Amino acid sequence: AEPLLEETLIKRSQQKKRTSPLNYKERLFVLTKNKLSYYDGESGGKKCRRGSIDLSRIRCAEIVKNGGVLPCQNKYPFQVVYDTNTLYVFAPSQDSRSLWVQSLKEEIKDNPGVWAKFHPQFWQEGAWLCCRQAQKLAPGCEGYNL
Ligand code: 4IP
Ligand code: ZN
Repeated sequence: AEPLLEETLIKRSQQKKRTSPLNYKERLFVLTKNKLSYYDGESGGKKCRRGSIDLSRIRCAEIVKNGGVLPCQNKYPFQVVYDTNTLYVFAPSQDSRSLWVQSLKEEIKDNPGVWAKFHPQFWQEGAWLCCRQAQKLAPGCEGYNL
């Protein structure tokens, strides 16, 4: 499928397992009509797909409000919530972030499960910074507007 958007961004590991490391990787992100995918594009131009999310599974795409110091060079975070996971992506500029968030919102607007509520800040060190709830799957604490 023809890409709607393509850019090298930084992502935080999703920590799907308790033992998963917390780290940040530069990835080539590609948005199509059906999927958000990310690739390890560095090794000799050979693209290796590291992950892919069906847009139909996304319940929230929104910027992350951030008060603290960000541990990677890109300073404009946004989140993609799907299934039981939250993918944090860091864009290099406000314009880049707006474009990704607006494009994602446009593509997910007819999803049946689009969340009424979400967490506006990071999940960090075992709690949501926004509401201090200590369960990853705790209900969102702020209304979500597409
Ligand atoms: C990996 O760490 C990478 O950060 C993965 O990101 C990430 O997968 C893994 O998290 C994490 O363990 P190492 O490279 O040090 O092994 P990427 O896929 O971009 O390489 P996600 O799911 O974030 O893509 P877990 O939770 O999937 O294990
Ligand atoms: Zn919250």
